[in-house]
Amino acid sequence: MTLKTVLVTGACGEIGQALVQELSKRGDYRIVTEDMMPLPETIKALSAEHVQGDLVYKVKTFYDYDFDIIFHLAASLSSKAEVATEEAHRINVEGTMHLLMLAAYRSEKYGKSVKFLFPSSIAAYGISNLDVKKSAGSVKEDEYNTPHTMYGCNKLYCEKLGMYYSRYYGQRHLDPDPPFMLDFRALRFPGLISAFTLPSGGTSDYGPEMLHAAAQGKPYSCFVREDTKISFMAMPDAIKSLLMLTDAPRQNLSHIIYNVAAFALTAGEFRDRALRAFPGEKITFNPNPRRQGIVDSWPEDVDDSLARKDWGWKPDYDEDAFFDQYFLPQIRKRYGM
Ligand code: AKB
Repeated sequence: MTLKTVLVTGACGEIGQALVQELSKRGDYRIVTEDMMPLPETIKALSAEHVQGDLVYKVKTFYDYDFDIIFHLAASLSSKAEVATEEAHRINVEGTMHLLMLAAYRSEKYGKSVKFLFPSSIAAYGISNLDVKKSAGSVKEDEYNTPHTMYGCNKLYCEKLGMYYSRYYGQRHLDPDPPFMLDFRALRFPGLISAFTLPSGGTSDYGPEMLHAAAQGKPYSCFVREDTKISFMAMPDAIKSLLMLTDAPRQNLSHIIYNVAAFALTAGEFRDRALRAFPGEKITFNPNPRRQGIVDSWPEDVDDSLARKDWGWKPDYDEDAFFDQYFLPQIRKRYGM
């Protein structure tokens, strides 16, 4: 059997680690990883080759590889990106553009359409105030595309860049029978929660941080208000959606960008769930104005009916299943509670 060659950038991140594990379980991939950091022990043996360093400078080394699929996960997340905006732009936009150019070049030159999977985010939305957020409810992909953060602007722009390189780059728009081009596909992820890893640098981090702290018997001071509501998803569902979109036949995809959703909770509801599982733990609310402003600009929930219709998306974990079947059993094992 010929193995497909896959590149996973940002492999040391939360999505990266979970994705590499799942790809390796599938067994038909040669996995090349890239990250600023060395690979953690948990996935070291699963990578055929690890390229360590800054993607913007490392991209040229990848011109010698024959990738079938690129999962471009490397990013500077929303809270970190607000503190180091230019650096975030470099990582989030320049890194993506160089990789898109590589994928477009290889697709055209070798007549083989490279699949390019890009995790976008609910940060691509920007809602002006809490009244509008409440009345907006579950938003569709083309609504409220006015991000308030550097990270959100970067994600939205890279969605457009992906569309450009896959549809219009070169002379493509002049050609009635255009050559092979890269096959760009993007998902807008909500806040993700893993029982095995912790996020860093994001703004939806209060959800996983609170749950991991309670499970370890540590006090937690939440950086957003109790009534703050956004959508979340279990990490296994995030990986499932990424691989379902990867596998979906191109002709079934009416769009390039898809929302995916699982459950939407307030920070107060997270606290209640955490205390039900770990009674007596100390969870307080001490909003940070800057981070609060970021989540207030994100929708309460997203409408993922396009993904459901085009490629049969359905999460395995709604709110109850997330806690009862995934997070609590795994976290109890992990922290020995
Ligand atoms: C962040 O908080 O920046 C990310 C995201 C929602 O994309 N988790």
